[in-house]
Amino acid sequence: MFRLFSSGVDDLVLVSSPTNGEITSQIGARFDRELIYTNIGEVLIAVNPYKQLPITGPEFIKMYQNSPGGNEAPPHIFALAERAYRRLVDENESQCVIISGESGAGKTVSAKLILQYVTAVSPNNSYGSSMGGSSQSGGGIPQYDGGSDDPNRGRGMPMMLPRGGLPQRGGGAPRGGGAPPPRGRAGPPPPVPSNRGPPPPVASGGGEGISRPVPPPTRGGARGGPAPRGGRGGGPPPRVAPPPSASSRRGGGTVDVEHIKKVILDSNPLMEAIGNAKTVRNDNSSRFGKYLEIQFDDNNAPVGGVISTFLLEKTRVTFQQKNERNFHVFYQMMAGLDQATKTEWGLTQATDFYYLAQSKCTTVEDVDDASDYRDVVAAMSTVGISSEETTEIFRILAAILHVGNIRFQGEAPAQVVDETPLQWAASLLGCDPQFLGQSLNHRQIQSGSVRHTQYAVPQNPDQSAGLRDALAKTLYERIFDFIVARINNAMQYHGNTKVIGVLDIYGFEIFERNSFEQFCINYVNERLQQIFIDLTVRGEQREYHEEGMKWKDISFFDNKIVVDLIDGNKPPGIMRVLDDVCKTVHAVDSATADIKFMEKLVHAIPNHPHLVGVNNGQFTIKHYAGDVEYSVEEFCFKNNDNLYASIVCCLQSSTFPFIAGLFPENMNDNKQAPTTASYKIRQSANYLVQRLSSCTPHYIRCIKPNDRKQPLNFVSSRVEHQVKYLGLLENIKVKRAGYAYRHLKDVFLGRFGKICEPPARNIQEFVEYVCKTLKDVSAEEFEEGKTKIFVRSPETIFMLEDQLMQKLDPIGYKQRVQAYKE
Ligand code: AD9
Ligand code: MG
Repeated sequence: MFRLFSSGVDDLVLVSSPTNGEITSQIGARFDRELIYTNIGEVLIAVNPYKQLPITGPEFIKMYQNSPGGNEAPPHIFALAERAYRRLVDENESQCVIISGESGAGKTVSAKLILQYVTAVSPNNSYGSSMGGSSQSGGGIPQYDGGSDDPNRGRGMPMMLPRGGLPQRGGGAPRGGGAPPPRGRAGPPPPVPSNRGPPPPVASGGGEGISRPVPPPTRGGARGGPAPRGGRGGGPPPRVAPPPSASSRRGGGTVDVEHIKKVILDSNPLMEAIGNAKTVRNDNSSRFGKYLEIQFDDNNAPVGGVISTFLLEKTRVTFQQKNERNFHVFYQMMAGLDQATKTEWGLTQATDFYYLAQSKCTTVEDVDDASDYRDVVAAMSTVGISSEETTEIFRILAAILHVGNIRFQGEAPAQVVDETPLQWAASLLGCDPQFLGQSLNHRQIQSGSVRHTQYAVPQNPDQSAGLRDALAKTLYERIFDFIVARINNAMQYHGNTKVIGVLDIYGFEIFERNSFEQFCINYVNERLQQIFIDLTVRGEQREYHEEGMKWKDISFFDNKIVVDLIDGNKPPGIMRVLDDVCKTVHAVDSATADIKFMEKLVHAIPNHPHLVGVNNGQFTIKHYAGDVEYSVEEFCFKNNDNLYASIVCCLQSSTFPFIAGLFPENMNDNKQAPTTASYKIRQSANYLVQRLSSCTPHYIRCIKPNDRKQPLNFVSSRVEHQVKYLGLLENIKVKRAGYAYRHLKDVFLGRFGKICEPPARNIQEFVEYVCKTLKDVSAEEFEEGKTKIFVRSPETIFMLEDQLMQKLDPIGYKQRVQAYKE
């Protein structure tokens, strides 16, 4: 523990002549002493140690709790969390923590630590409750009572972050005939769908699968369907119906804060199970973006929360590169489900299923899938997913695995090679096997001239495989949405709140072959870099000018040029060109559209300094974090992100209300213009920027020390590259020349004016008083702008915080000083 105190340069602002190399060696020197955290002012740099360090236990929480502004103690993620929480409390303002860095740099671990800290230091009772807030315990799990689709209703939030579902991978991996049939299946012939489901899955090894009793669903018989099916001809269907709580919490009422905290923490393993996977970069790589807002009431207790997710990489369900895995939940199910259920569902072993076997990697070192399965089932219960619904979810996952083993041959309409996987899939989905087969080897196309006229176009084996993969991805996506909606429901709170938002998206990615998915991910990372630059460099300088201060601008690379290149409208950016091609070319199954896209790109965006090498089916974008060469293959197909009518109709016919309820849309309603994946991603990014801009931001810049997941191995060249593109140098330069703190004069005086005797009425009085009474503070420390006051060094602010605390709570102050010394 004392190691933390032997810090060298805690704050890189203190480096007198900063260069990228110097910053790297400072971070490296600290890292060698297991000091993974370093500050640049209030920005936290966190280097992934790839090793469990004993620096996040309760004693560390205690150490940072109530430290003034989280600043006095050495750099630590808890110091940043304390600062965010303290500002929420003291200034009554919403806060957000923006975590960035490349894949495997430690964003998700950092996000969890923030949640751990905030849930630990905040009170356990809400404003409206007197004791422990446990009045709802037992009844705290909200029950489904029918379908509204707006998880944010009553919160004053404009919309759920629209999730630009990631584009589909066309044609799927086992084109035509790649999938090996399951070997040596021991199970009985597929069960005939009945109206009674099998018992809920129980973790192998005993009855610990479901951790607490869950009341039966309020309707829908044994199976609580997620939502009533949208009647054909009705209005636009809700997306996934998040079930509202029957006993929804209201502002001012009693809230089971402890339960909310449990949901916040337990939803993590659940979200990771369905949204994370092993990649070559990271054994637990987030394959979706997540923005979690925790809502706090007037007692500063967490009374609710909202998760917004976006950009789920659903192609992973059907395709993984070598040595990568599908989403964790599949392996957890295979390892943890009890044998009887596995037999009933035809689940033999992971290697028998193409969707799990193709990458030749089914296990991860140091990961116990069976034990994780138990945690996931328990978490489902915590967030109010009933045991019946849990069964439904796992049965659909089992069905997806069988779907992946369906292979096609012959001429269009293609024939299934082996009926067995089709039978299993149909049985587990509650569909007629013949109907399911037909919905895979025929595609429904609506006639443009005669409305409501449908044509069933026979599909060849490749096209059928594409539809099969689309089925798997659609099912998976709906389950993902359902679970997120349930988590939101469990955290739902009505009433005015302030929030702490934590953003953890997947990091910038450069693979050997980069496709539409990387294009989208890297675009979102560009947008985040923009926010960072905007608030830490550009915004800061702009503010000095606006406030009429003396200031000489510091130059920096502004990646706005790259953002405009991708999402610009006039002149058209890459996404705009892509959307235009997708609108006019309907050759979804062919490469023609991609070629057309290439041609248009050359003409529409000639001679752009950040777009190079547009030929041979490739183009390179010079991103802020490096050059990435994208292969255009399937860009158009993935951008179109079609929902296939034949598949949806088949699933709507399911005898399981749960499955039918996952597809409430009316496929005959062609009033709604289809939106493209890139459109949805732009919307998501805009929404995110808007949410983040309304909060006081706190930044964590995660750094990956090596590419081999090695503990405490610091590869300087790797780190220096990140230091460079993260813009840390510019950040330091502006900080060094600028001011550590600024606030509106009234707000500042309202808080710190109390230090003075009598309380200061204006800035001049304040400065005179503190310079007279505090010997270490000089007048140069303060500068008055038009509307704000600026304070040069952080130490001055700490000193003022100290003075204030001594004045307002002398006893508490003494105790804290004592505790801190100990
Ligand atoms: V990705 O963009 O989702 O692929 P992240 O989220 O940046 O990536 P993650 O937090 O998942 O990376 O970290 C990767 C792995 O590094 C973790 O699974 C841990 O094994 C390891 N790690 C990261 N941070 C820490 C830490 N503070 N202490 C110990 C860590 N290990
Ligand atoms: Mg992650």
